[in-house]
Amino acid sequence: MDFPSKDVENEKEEFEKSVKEMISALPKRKSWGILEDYFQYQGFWLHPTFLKGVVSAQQKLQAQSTDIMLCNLPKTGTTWLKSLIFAIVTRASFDHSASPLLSKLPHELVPFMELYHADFPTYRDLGVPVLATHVPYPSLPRSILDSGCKIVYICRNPKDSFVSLYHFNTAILTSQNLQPLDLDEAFDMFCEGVSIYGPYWDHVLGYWKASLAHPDRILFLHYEEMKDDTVLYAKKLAEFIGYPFSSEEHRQEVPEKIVKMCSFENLSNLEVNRSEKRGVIQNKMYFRKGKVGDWKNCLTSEMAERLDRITQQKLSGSGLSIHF
Ligand code: PAP
Repeated sequence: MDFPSKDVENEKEEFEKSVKEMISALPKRKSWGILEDYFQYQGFWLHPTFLKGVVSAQQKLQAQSTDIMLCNLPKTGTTWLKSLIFAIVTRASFDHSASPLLSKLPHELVPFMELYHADFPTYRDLGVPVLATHVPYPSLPRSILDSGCKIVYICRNPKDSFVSLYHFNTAILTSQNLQPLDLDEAFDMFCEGVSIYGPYWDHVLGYWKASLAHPDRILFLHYEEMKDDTVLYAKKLAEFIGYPFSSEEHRQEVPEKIVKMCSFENLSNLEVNRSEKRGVIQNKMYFRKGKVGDWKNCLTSEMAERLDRITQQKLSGSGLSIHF
């Protein structure tokens, strides 16, 4: 058995100490309750657990040009995009009936950068050079930008994003017998920009502007458009990340089969996603409804109008429109 060397241990200790010091000097706000307080780092609200991972990645991650980064805000389509990208990249290695997606949560197959402090290069070990992150564009590790690797960003309308996030938080807290945050209070905080990795609009705009400046490197997707024609976007996605479908694959309807395997209906009904759990999070919490417009069941018309007004103001002049 290998033990870490004294140097590695010391380096780890130094790192922990310096990050702790840095975090303690940052602006702080009460969070929505599932983790520690939020701290404002480089303009965005993060929990210290993730912040540590961001700083570690900023210092150590060595992205390669062949890597694929999946970037987005929480609850905007991570699980879906992870499964689609994983299925596209590994389609030559696994027959549909043997895909690891049928027996593992997509989050186990595509790691999350912020929780992957120790040894970044190992994410390529499975032959799947994909890493996911919720980090805002300005905080992306330098090596991601310098390597020229592909970045896929998915954006979801703020009303559904908020509702999904609120339900996820509530589900975790109630499963722990903890009191969830009041809907109105969470909504006020979201509107103020105080939500995990928020402000929502700054996050979206950061990647939107970067995608306009570097369309060859950053693909900007909308959850709603993907729901509308998933096969079309799966083909675009495959082309963009460098794994295009051949004409033979088109003839054999491989894109359609992948889309079906990664659909909400299929993934949410798999045994692994219905009954297993990782830590305090049950896998089924990642699969709630998977619909566009579910905010109508949760927000009043005043709340919806308020969020629409903020969105309109914030996105004005950017060329980005989100109306759902
Ligand atoms: P994460 O950022 O914590 O990983 P993420 O996967 O982005 O979460 O968001 C979960 C949302 O995606 C849920 O939305 P809802 O609360 O409005 O229902 C979930 O249902 C939805 N989702 C999960 N898998 C899929 C899928 N295969 N297709 C479409 N939507 C999906």
